[in-house]
Amino acid sequence: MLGKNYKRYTVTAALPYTNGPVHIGHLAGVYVPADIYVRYLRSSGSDVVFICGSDEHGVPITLKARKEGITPQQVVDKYHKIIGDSFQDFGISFNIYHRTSSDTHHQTASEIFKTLYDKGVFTEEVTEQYFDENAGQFLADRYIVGTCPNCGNENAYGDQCEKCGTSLSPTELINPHSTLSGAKPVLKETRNWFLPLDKMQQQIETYVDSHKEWRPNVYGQCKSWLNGGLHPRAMTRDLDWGVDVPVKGADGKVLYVWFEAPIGYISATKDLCNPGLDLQKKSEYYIKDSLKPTDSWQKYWQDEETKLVHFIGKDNIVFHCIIFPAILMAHGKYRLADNVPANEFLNLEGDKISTSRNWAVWLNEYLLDLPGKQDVLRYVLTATAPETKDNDFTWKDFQARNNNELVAIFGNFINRVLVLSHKYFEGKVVFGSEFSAVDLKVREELKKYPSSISVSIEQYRFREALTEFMNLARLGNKYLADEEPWKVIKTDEERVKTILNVGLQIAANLAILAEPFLPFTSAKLFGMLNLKTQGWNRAGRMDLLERGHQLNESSLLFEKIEDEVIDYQIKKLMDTKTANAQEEATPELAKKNITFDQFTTMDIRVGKILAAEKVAKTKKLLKLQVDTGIDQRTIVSGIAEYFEPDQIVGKNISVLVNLEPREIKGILSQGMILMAENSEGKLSFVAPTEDFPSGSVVR
Ligand code: B3M
Ligand code: ZN
Repeated sequence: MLGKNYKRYTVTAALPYTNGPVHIGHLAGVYVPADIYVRYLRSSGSDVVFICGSDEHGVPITLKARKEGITPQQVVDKYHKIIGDSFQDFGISFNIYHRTSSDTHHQTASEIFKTLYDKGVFTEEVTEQYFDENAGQFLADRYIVGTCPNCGNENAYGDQCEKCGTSLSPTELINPHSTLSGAKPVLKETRNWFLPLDKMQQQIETYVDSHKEWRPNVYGQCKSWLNGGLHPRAMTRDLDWGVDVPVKGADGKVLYVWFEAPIGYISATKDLCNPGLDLQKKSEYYIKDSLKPTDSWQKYWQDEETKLVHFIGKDNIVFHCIIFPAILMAHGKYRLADNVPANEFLNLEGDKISTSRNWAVWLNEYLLDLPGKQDVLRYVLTATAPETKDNDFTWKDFQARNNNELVAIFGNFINRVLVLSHKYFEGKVVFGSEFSAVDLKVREELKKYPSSISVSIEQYRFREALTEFMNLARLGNKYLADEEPWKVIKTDEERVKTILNVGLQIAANLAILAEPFLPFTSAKLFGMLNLKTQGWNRAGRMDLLERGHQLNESSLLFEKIEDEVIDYQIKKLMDTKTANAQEEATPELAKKNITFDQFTTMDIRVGKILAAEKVAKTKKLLKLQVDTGIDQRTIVSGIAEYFEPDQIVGKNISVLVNLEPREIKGILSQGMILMAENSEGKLSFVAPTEDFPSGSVVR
């Protein structure tokens, strides 16, 4: 370890929702970087627990259950296994992969809630929440969508806008509607328990400000929320799937999923460290038996000598840097995260990865099509990781990096040095005369790699670390090409013995340094070298293989990926795109029927746009001055990305004039402009085909 050496490390990775399989975006965003970091720590001899598990509550699960006509428990049981298997297949080396539907988690989350409740931390408030009268339930979080007041994203959720990251409450959404029935929700009173983030602002600000070393995207997002002022946030929900609220008068309510999910890290550590628990009997837990923790769970969560790091995607920053720390601060016994290296998003072939549009490379499918190529994917996803900005995965780039880097550099070097050792010296490690000047220079170069890679990993710069690792493979490849043992063998066998010795020592170093990034390749290389796995501290030496050591048979570390393999993957995606377009081309199924009386409650008039201007600090909002024939009024509309203000002045439009006025970005908006949207997402105003006067009634 180069940096401060903590007594132990608790490393967590975001708990994936068990509403579907995991895809390359999950691996790139969270799990491969976390695994690199943990494997490096273990290789450096540190005491680490690597914690994850399934996030089995929350609205994504219940929506999936409704869609598939099964129970939420059936949904989570199905996907917990698929996801846990995928992580194992890709060598994501959690000490435990747990689950939040477990008894331990329900108990742990309830206890922490009750501690805060008994300390009087929560404010109990009766507020108006959106209620879907058709579905007969309150609409929390992802049960309700609408237009984000900050960026105009029309599919913002009731608790968060995934596009701009803003945390929201359902009543802030513009034009909210229920994802259950599509109906416009009504406001209904309900009692919930709120975490007074506003009163905790100072404490939270002090915590965030003490971490200016966090990635700019993380620190910056936290500061923008803090600058916007924190608001009380409900920590309970009117839902029936989740952790029951452990206080009187809370029937029919559960803990907010983002209150309890991060506590899932603690629950998992409890079970992992529970000596009395036969974890093998807990078949639903994925346990790395070989990685038993050395301490009690409290040591990993309540001890200042422990370093706590959360690996997440950027849409989870507010929950891990603001809300979870606030909960732990209020509790008082826990340590707070030292770092939260959140990645940005990975796109696929130029388009956002989307579960609902099946626009993804699913891990379970990848392995069916490309068996044994886990490390190739780990390599490409690390080399193109969205560490500071969104990035794009393309199958052509995947093929190029495999063929031009893994095969042509790393694989080629290893293959030549092993094949020649077997060809000339029966696979034995030999040594000829003394080292040449070139050999000694290589030995000096070699010494630098363990520390230069360490620096990058310890600062969560994994792309840079991998590049440095590949530079060592390049060094080996170049050394062999320059020394040409296949030619020198004709005249100076002693020299060739030394050349291959140097080559083999570099190969042994690559086996050690590859392990965090390419664990399967590292194991294979140690096997071919007939060398027991060694830790990071052994790297940088030129004596890892003793003279006379017998090598094992060698085989190719990587194989070329041919065009037809890639073409098949690209075709699969294009077929998906075509299917999506066809589905989108067919008009959206009509929403639930409404009565004529319900329709007559809407007052829609012909109107005319008198003036238009962009709303400051937003990308999608226009402020319009509209003549409705009844009056002239201001309406805010999320159409700034489709129309220039001066392009629409004078246009005839249709206006819903009796929509409740609402304040949007400080502007009182009185009404809604009706727009038509086609399958390509193009917008058009809806207006009479003749020049009807403003105020004409649309019926
Ligand atoms: N289940 C993943 C997501 O937001 C969420 C992470 C929980 S980490 C405690 O997609
Ligand atoms: Zn937004």
